[in-house]
Amino acid sequence: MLTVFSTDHMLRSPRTELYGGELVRPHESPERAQIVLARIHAQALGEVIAPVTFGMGPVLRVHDPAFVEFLKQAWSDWVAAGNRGEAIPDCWPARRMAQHCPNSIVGKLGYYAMAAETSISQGTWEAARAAADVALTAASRVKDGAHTAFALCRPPGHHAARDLYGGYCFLNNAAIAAQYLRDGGAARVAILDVDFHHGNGTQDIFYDRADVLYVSLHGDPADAFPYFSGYADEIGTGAGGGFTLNLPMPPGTEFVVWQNALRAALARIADFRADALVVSLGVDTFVADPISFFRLQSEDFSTYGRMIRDCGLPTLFVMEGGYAVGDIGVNVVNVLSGFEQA
Ligand code: Q9C
Ligand code: ZN
Repeated sequence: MLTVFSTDHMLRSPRTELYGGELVRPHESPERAQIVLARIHAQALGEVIAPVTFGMGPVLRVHDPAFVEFLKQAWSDWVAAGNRGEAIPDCWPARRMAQHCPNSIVGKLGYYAMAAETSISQGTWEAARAAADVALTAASRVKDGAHTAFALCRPPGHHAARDLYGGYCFLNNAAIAAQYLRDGGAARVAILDVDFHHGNGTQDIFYDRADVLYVSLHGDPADAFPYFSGYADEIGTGAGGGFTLNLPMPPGTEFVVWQNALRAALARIADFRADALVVSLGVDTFVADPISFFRLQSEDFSTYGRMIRDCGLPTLFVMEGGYAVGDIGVNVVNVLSGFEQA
């Protein structure tokens, strides 16, 4: 399997994450991508190439222009305003308040953030832009007839909506790739999100559309981030009614239960008659993940990679979460090689 990877991911290297009332070293760290890359080489998964630059065209098919401009300028605006630490919002447009974008950078952070753990730091924009190019380059191979490709994106993307960042995400790499495949001629694209967390951003981007199916397996939002998205009764709206499927599961969920949810997800995808599949591949479902509560073992990732392969669809894998850093390479490559074998 071809992997697309950019060393520019390292430009995303914040010092802080707001966690448990403290500013800690971020779970979403540069070593994550390096460890996945090392495992790809160790297992001889296939060629690794650098991305091509696509520019903002395909990004703006999915994201709001003012939001993209905000992301571009946020760090320099924050520094210019005299702030000493990393850029973190501390005020939000909550219920019954004005939904206006303020001039102040502090106000803008609250306007565009869906969570506060994700500090913006120097280089964040450049890394996010490179991750989108990684996704697009891998998607272009699938568009041109490759059966599969792996976009080793970092930072991840599935929490980023049209005009929201947070949950370690800035640009929605999987959504940008899915829209690119649509624009490249795929009439129907399915997105299967196996990250532990609900992909609120991806769901939101395609919520009113029947041409992109979003199916997610995740920790019940009653108990897990992002808390305010991913309930089973969220099924899409308007023409998109029935084209979102959420399969939330409780704390302590084991692979046998998760696998049954995956069967249901794959049955829905088969019924949709997709032309291409985008997998939001987070391995934070792993039993030892420090911020999650499912109980998958490393060999389970191989098993479900084979199950996804059995769909028979052209499949783009896009890297999302996974924070048990020592095991992230094994778990990701188990999915990808499970997909390729059998
Ligand atoms: N106590 C991704 O996996 N904070 N994002 C969780 C847990 C945010 C995860 C706090 C987690 C975001 C791409
Ligand atoms: Zn996650």
